[in-house]
Amino acid sequence: MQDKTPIVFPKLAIVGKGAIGGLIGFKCHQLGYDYQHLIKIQQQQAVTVTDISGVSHNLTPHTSVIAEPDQFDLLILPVKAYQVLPVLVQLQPFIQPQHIIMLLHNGMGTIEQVRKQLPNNPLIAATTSYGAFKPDVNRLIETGLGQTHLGWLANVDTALKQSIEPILSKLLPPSKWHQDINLALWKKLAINAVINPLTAIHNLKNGELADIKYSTSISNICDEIAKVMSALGYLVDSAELVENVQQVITATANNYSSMHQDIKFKRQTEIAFINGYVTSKATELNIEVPHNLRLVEQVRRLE
Ligand code: KPL
Repeated sequence: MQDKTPIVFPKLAIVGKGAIGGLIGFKCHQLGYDYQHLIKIQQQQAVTVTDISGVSHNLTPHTSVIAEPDQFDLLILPVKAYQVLPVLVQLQPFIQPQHIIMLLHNGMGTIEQVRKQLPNNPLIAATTSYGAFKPDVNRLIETGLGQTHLGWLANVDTALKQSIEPILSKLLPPSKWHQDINLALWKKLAINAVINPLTAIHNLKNGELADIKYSTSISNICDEIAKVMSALGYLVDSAELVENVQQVITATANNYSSMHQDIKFKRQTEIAFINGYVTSKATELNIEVPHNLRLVEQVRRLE
């Protein structure tokens, strides 16, 4: 049973100090929220944050070591999809059933993992199209304002919702709360399932995918995802997914996708949680998705 006492001033813990995590910490600082970044090794390091209007702000974010976190009510995980479970396993001794967990990453498949690990905790899934870039450990640049979509993954007490939603809504605005967040997560998944592997495989900036020679691949990938989504009850037209992809290609034309960067810097990619998630759902539903399957194999070879 979840605690019904509304949390008026929740203590926030943000895992890591990646670009989006750093931006959330900066917003917490500006809003006067009680927050800490959970990091591997304790260090108080000053950061210069350049906001979207070009104004620089100096701050020393609050940090504590992940092995010994300060108390928290709400745990935000702006990490890679494959880091979610290991982080929660590490934090398990400090997580009480009433603590709220918020997932914020590319890809899908972690909700199922978290539910097994922490079956009773209130869980929020979120996706954002905010842009942030960390040229080095001491600098953070806000590169784009984007919409954030959020939703609870189980029935939670109304008082809890009413106390938490306005607090989170201010972190990455504008934000929209969904009754069923899965549709928003699938739509974002389709964007990542096209842009991330294609830019990584062909070594491109996002904007280069606007070239006509990629349009058949883009349609094929979206057709398969639309079939899987529709079979799951999220009726969507493939053309709508293609249009969303094209909008992001244009809006982020000058950026390299996260998967492009992961391959470039020889890091693990999130392919298992992006096209890999599409293929595993398709297998369960007996739907053929050869284009997504091929992208998984090609990225695996590059990894
Ligand atoms: O989320 C992204 C990523 O790079 O992971 C997109 C939307 C593709 C922007 O680059």
